[in-house]
Amino acid sequence: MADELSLVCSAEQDWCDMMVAAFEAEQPDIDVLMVRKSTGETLAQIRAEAGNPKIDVWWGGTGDPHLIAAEEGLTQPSGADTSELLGWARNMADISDGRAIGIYAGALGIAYNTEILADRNIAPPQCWADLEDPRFVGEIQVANPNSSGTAYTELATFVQLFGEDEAMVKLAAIGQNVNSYTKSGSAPSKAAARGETGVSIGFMHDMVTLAAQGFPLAIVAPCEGTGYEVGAVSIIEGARNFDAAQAWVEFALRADVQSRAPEVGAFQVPSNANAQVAPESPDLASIKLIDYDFATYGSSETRERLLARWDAEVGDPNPQ
Ligand code: S7P
Repeated sequence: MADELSLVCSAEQDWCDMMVAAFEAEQPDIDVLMVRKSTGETLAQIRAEAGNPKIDVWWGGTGDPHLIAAEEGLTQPSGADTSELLGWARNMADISDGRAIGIYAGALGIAYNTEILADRNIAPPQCWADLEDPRFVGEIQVANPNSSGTAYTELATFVQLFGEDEAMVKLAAIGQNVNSYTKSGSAPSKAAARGETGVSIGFMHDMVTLAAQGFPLAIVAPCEGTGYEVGAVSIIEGARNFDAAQAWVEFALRADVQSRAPEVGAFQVPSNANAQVAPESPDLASIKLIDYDFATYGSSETRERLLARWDAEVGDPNPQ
């Protein structure tokens, strides 16, 4: 009988599917049961199942909730070899005592539908501050940071750029222009691509995927600077199929495996120094990145406090 591996994937569905197919092709004795979930939802499930986990391994999704799971003892070290990984990926492992390992990186940005803004005679945004302007009323879509790791990265980025109080004021002002807070972090840019909203906030690599498909999407690196994610992989504490989970982690860190991401339009920067970086991948060195403090913003105390403030001071009037 085949072994099983229960996997939650927080990357895009196409990449999740490709990874599972490639892993099963190499490991015909392991049957992968995969579901795709946003990062905040996955953290909530892992917390709820503590002591009796249904998930073995969590692959993809922003690193902060992976670090929080590690801090809460919900994940365990994989023992994987990180020697080929770039410094920012090993940093995740250092902060989490080997429980979360970086698999990719990507910067946060703004996208706008060039046709919609031109039709409505709206000057495109260049800075985060522009999104507070009433010219964008009803035009902006962004995810809810309670469910989405992308939106939590935005919240943490604003706090690091502007300080906590000012960040809440700015996010509330932008909120006046938001037409919908989505569950998933990639949904707003998909909506902007399809012309359902004028402007989105999300990861630039997800915007590149859509622009490469021919959608009229322009991508902006905000003038004040921006935050970034280090996507991660973690094995759940008490995983029923630890050996299979370990095999998955080793597979996911390999250069040849990471190099295949662009085949399905995943343009994050890979964490293995020997993996190929797609020419479409945003060049992180040319973007004004903040020195994102993963230890602080990947802690339970900080996340709970910031989410409570976001709920009280920004808030989603129509939670999905
Ligand atoms: O794969 C695309 C991507 O942007 O999705 C992940 C994201 O955290 C998962 O979505 P949520 O925001 O809905 O949690 C990113 O890690 C990844 O780069």
